[in-house]
Amino acid sequence: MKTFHNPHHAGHAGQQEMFRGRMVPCHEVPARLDFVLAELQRRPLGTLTPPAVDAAALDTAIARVHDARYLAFLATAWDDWVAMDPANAQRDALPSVWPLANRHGFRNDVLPHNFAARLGLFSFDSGSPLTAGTWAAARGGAACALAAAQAVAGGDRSAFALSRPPGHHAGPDFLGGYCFLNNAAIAAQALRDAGHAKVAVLDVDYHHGNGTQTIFYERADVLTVSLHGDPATEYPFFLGHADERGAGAGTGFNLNLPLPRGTGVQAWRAALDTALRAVSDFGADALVVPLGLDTFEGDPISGFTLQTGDYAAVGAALAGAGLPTVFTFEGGYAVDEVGTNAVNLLEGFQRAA
Ligand code: SP5
Ligand code: ZN
Repeated sequence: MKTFHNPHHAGHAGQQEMFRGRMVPCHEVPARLDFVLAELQRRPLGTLTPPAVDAAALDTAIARVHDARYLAFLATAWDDWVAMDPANAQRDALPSVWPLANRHGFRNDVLPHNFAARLGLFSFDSGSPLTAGTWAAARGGAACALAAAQAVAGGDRSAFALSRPPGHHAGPDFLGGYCFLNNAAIAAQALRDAGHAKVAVLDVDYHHGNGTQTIFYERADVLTVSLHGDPATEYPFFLGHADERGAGAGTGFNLNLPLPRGTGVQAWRAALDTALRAVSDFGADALVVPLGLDTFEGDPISGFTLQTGDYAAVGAALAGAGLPTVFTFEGGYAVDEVGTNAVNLLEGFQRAA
């Protein structure tokens, strides 16, 4: 399995996120990727390189998934932030006002001139700081996803996009949940565009993949499945319930498997089997796995109890789908263990594939 790692990731380094009325240190830190990279050097699965994708092809692949207005915002966001006040260069940009998702008459059709208002328009939480290197890092992460999709479309059994910042919470025109560009959606769309007729996305991050769900919600050619902490108690709260089954042509092509906080490996594996059956019934010819390791018992912000020794079998179960597979790196905040857990899963996949 080839791994494509993002050489620009460390430029995205948020200082703080909002938690219960206070600013706390960011959980989504550069060291996360470095630990996975170090473990892949210790236990190689295949080549480990930065992505080599054409810049114009990358722009096209990103624009297949994200709105032009949102991308234009992201491209100049940092400069606009600093232009508000030169002292902002020392501070991360965080939103503080939102248009209530277009409810109650708040408008999202008029692009505000004020940067803080624009940041609110294009975001859904105050936990995803935008920093000087965020745009370059997000583009680099998307390049990993595209390169991984190209490898798989070219015949590789699997590929790993070691892509930071994560992506599965980012939607067509919004950031949030530490995510800016939806790497898994970019990979899935690139596989479609390379000729795979039916692509399944099976999201195993602790948190519901709301961005990916939203991007493909009305489409029958991309099945989205997510197993995650029940949004009744867990982030992102406002999406991820079992009754969200898709809309329009996409009706029946979204499956959410919410699980209670405290869920252990046995019940989690049973849900994974349900998810894999849905992928098989769909008749997918390629698979994208948004790979979050925040299902781990030691994760500081999550509530499942999977152990380091459980992940190899998870990888083997995913290999059992028998599909060309792209993995994108998502959550996982127990930094010391994230590399071991990620490589255990990928090695388990590769051994069984
Ligand atoms: C990609 C991904 O896993 N995103 C997750 C985003 C979760 N953001 C909200 C987390 C709030 C938890 N804060 C707990 C602080 C405990 N000290
Ligand atoms: Zn997560």
